[in-house]
Amino acid sequence: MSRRNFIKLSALGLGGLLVTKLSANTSSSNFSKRRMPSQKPVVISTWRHGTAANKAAWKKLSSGENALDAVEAGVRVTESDATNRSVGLGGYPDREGKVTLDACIMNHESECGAVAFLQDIENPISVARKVMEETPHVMIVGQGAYDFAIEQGFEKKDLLVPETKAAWLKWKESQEQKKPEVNSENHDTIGMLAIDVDGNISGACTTSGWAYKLHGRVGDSSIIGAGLFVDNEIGGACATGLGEAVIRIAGSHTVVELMRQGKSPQEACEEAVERIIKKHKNIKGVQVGFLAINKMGETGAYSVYKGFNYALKNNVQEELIDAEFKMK
Ligand code: SD4
Repeated sequence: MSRRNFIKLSALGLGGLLVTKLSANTSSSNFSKRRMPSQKPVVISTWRHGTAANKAAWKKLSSGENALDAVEAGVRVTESDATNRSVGLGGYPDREGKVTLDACIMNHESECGAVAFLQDIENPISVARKVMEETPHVMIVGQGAYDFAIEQGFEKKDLLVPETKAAWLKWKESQEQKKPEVNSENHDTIGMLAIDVDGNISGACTTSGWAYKLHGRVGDSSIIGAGLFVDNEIGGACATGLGEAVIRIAGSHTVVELMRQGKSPQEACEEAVERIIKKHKNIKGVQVGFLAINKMGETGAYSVYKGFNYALKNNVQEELIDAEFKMK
């Protein structure tokens, strides 16, 4: 508890209940790594912007709507927020000044949809959902994804806002080296996981990716198993940070499989982060954070470096929680 900095957004006096014993055979070391099973429904999402996104998801969850509708509605808020620099409208562009988006969504029946390298559409998560529901495919990319979106009634929109255009022009002028830079500050994807009143889990993940990436680069956030994975029998996980690192260990799938083996969400996130560290000869600047929830509503989060946080909302709590991290 002392390592976590809970920012209470609503003072409900439940702080003492945050960690609780789950079962008689929970070992004491596991006990310290567990957050209490959350009240259901519940929604969690990455970063500070998750607080506003959770509110929109909560509207759905609290009125009995399903987790899939909730996560879509939730992350749409972040996608449409022109002040957010890593998701949807207002996201930083690639090296060519193009905002290119990756997103995926997965429901409790293991149905999933994704778009990658999508341009000029404000809400890629809804296009991903259409891929899931209206096509026999899982993933559509680039021009094909754009054409599909327009066909489905989405509107074309320029996602570069004056501020990001100015920032990109400045970056272009100032940058001497031609290699995209690994920058642990440049990542703020939203990944969201929700459990609805029926106990079903869905997840969504959406991003504009790595600022000033190579044109055509796709990260983990559109890749089922990397940026997001849900198995309704076990739980769900999502990732944020350097997508290339997440993909190398099939991050979110790994977290879910670790939970399947009996690990708590916290322990699973920690082991996945350890694996990322082990697989990198040079971990400098490689920030990755995982967020997970299991079927009981227990949550966990862990990152390589300090700075990752997540928002949680249920019937009695609304909190922004600092994740624990490996590298001091
Ligand atoms: C990516 N994982 O494209 C995304 C970026 C991110 O928080 O997560 N930002 O690599």
